Amino acid sequence: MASTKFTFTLLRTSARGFGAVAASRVTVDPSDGVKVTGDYAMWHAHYETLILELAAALDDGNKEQFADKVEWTRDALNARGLASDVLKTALEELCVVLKDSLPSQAWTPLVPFFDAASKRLDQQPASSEDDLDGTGDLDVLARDFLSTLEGGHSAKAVALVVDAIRKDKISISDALVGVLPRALEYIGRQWHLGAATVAEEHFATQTAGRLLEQIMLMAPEPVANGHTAVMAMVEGDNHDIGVRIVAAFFELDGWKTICLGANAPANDLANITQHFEADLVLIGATLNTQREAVRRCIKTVREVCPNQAIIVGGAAFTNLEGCAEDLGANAQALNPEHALRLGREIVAG
Ligand code: B12
Repeated sequence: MASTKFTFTLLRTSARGFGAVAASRVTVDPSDGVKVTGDYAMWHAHYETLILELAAALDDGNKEQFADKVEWTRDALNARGLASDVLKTALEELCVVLKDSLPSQAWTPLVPFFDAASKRLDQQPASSEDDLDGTGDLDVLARDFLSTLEGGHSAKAVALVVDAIRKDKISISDALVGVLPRALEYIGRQWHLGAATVAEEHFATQTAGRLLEQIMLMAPEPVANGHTAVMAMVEGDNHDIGVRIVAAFFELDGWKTICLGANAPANDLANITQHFEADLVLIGATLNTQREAVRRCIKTVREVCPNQAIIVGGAAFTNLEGCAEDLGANAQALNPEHALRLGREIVAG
């Protein structure tokens, strides 16, 4: 009987090594140098990520999750000038490396995952549609925010949204969960498809942080409710806007809110939780491959604070409802408002 846990562990612990072997197979031809295409380091990084994604999908028993990531990689490479069939070849090479390297009982559970990914690559790439083209206030504002940034005007972009709140066109919560995420998700898609540069994404993210600060200054002074929440993105996760939005909701609700932002070491999160005797800890992750770090982080926090209430959230858990128990958390929040509702329920007992 094939054990997925065994395969999962082998993939996670050897992703770098398997990735190196696969990268050398697609880039180096023993007879005359370069083979499929390009750069060894790029392929090594892509393979390592793909193997970790494969492990995460296997752990969730969800082969389409791996196919999604393969498709994502194909689209990113396509946008950067590599033909679609290059990824097909690269996937076949990875398949050979894992089949040859893993014991057969560890390889068997992976077969349907490679079949699903290969099938996905046979489908035509979806046309890249611009889904920030609605006529609602939030879409219009997110679009104006981004086009103002295109002209290099960060302060003006912030002022657009601040003005809309002042004039009661939108609420603070609309700005936090409507405008800001819409704009950043759009720029993320554009980056993925090669239509926005890393610099443009960084500029948008910087301005989003600036806007977040301004919005908080506009909010009425909250009445302290006596509860304390500590929150952070897990170690290795460099995205912080999402957790800062969650922090905004808790702060506006009157919680003492200690937000550590991105990439929080588990030990430090545990220690600060103990120091402030927090009622609630929230741990976020963005990428599927970061869920294992969340599991370890929860364990570390519980070693220091044994009965600590913990909520998990973030994009890594989208489409994965019901994962809280498996990770050792008390609950999983689907969005910032939901996190606050769950937090209130937990402290109310
Ligand atoms: C800005 C950005 C970055 C910046 C982050 C800077 C910063 N200070 O945050 C930088 C450049 C560091 C970055 C790096 C990478 N990124 Co990035 N990034 C983005 C981008 C464009 C915006 C992120 C964001 O702020 N979104 C807006 C917030 C509000 O949305 P959110 O994070 O999902 O948060 C919401 C919920 O998830 C939830 N939530 C979030 N956190 C938490 C926490 C808790 C506790 C709770 C309860 C809820 C919660 O509440 C929020 C509000 O609704 C996204 C695009 C996107 N779709 O989000 C890509 C995106 C997330 N990045 C992506 C990738 C691939 C990467 C890199 C791997 C790229 C690379 N090759 O280096 C690295 C990984 C770095 C790492 N180790 O973490 C992909 C992920 C694809 C995937 N699922 O595999 C995305 C989706 C881009 C894309 N369209 O392909 N990124």
